[in-house]
Amino acid sequence: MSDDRVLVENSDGYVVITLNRPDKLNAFTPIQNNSLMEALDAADENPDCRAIILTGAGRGFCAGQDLGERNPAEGTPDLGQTIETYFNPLVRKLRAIQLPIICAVNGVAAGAGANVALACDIVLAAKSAKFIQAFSKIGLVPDSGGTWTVTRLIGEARAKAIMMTGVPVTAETAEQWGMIWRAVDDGELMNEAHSLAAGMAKGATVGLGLTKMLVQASGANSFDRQLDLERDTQREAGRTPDYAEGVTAFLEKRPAAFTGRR
Ligand code: T3D
Repeated sequence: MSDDRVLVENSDGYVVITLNRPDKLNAFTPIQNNSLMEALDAADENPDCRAIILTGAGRGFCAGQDLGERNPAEGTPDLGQTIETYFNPLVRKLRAIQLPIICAVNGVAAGAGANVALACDIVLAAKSAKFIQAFSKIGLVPDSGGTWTVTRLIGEARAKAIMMTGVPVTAETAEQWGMIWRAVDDGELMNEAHSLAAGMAKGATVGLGLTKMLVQASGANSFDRQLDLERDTQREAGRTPDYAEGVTAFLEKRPAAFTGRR
C-alpha cells in the first residue's frame, strides 16, 4: 500500500485490511479513503482472495469523517460533494464486491465509521465497542447508507431514536437488536474474525458471493421477483465446479475441497 494509513495483510485465502490512524480513532481523510478503496479493489481482483476482514488499529474502529479537515470559518462546504466522492463509492463497493466482507469492530465506530462497518456482510464487535450515530451532534444527517441499512436491520423505532439522540449503542445491545452478528470478548475479536474468514476462504466462493447479492436484492424485490432471481442464481451456482465438488463430497462422505474458482 502506498499509504500506511491503511494496512493490508494477506492471509491464507483472505485479506485483512486495517484502518491505521489510531491517534485520531481512524477518522476518514480523503487519502485514507482512497487507500481503502484501492485495498478493496486489489482484494476483489486477487483470484486467491476469497474473503476480506476490515478492522481498525488501536482503540477505535473509525470515528467517521475527520472533522479536523472541516473549518466552518472558511465558509459553507458542499458536503454532498464529499459524500458523492468518498462515502457513497465506499459503501457501494462494500456491497458490490462478491466476496464475504467481515467487519471486526475493535472499538468505537462513529458517524460514517459506524455505517461503513454496518455495510459489511458479517459484523463482529468487541464487547467494549460502541456504535454511535454521531451526526445529530454536529447538525448533520446519517450518511454512508445508514438510514437505509440501520433501518432495515433494527426497524424505524430504534433507528430514529439512535440517530436523533446520538446515544452510543453497545456491542451487546447491537447484537440483541440484530444490528450486528455477534459481540465477542475483546481478546477474542480477531481470533473470531480470522476463524470466520478462514472458513469462508475454504467455502464455495461463487455461491457465497451470489448469496450476498440475493440477500441485498431482496429489499427492493417482490416475493415473486425474488423467487425468479433465486431460480436464475441457482442455475448459475449449479454450473460451478464447487457445486459438483460439494455434491460429490457429500455422496463420498468426505469434506468438500472447494476451489472457489471465480
Ligand atoms: O464532512 C463531511 O464530509 C460530511 C460527512 C460526514 C460523515 C461523518 O462521519 S460525520 C460524523 C463525524 N464524526 C463524529 O462526529 C465523531 C467525533 N468523535 C467523537 O464524538 C468522539 O471522538 C468519539 C465518541 C468517537 C470517541 O470519544 P473518546 O472520548 O473515546 O475519544 P476522543 O478523545 O474524543 O478522541 C480521541 C482522539 O481522536 C482526539 O484527538 P486528540 O485530541 O487526542 O488529538 C479526537 O479529537 C480525535 N477524533 C475523534 N474523532 C475524530 C477525531 N479527530 C477528527 N475527526 C474525528 N471524527
